[in-house]
Amino acid sequence: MKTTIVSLLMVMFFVSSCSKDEDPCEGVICQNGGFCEAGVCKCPPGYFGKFCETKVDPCVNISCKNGGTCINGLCNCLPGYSGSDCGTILTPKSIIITSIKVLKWPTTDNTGVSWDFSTGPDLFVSIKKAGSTLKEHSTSVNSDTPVSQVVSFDNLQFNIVAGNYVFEVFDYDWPDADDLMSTVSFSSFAGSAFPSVINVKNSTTEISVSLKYSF
Ligand SMILES: [Ca+2]
Ligand SMILES: [Ca+2]
Repeated sequence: MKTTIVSLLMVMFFVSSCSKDEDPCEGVICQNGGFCEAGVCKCPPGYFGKFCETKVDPCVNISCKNGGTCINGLCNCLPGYSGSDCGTILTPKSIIITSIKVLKWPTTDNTGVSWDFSTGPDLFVSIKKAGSTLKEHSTSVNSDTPVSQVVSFDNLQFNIVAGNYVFEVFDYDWPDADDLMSTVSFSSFAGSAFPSVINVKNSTTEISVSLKYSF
């Protein structure tokens, strides 16, 4: 009888000891390199969740300026911008005019007379900087009849980006001298943005300029 009681007490003690030492991390499987401590997963940097199963979005607190986008925690900047947040504005090495289109021009000269006898002008555009002609071009300059709207400058490249350029819009005449219809100033680099198309205009004339920049 005495032996039975002692055995019973030993079993009770063993059971009691077992329940006290039960591992709270048993069955807790922490993922992505996490480890269990007191039943709770401790996660490595970059992961969270009960079992470290969720990856932290590395872009959650990152804001990219000037149209940049965050990829894997780093800002991917648009051309013309740099820096960790794309906040640095670069100065282009060159500016390339791929085409210009004359959208609007004076319908008559300042005495109210048509540019030609019975038709609109034969558009002719010259581009100047500091008084020097850099390029001039027209479509159908010899026809002297139809109105020409699109005037192509084939990838005209300027290596100087600062300062003003001037577009002079003419009506081509022959054998008479060309008629200067209008003059429009154009600032090549605004300093904060790199638009692919800009419109330059005055009260009578509007020219759409398509641009590319080289950095
Ligand atoms: Ca004329
Ligand atoms: Ca003409």
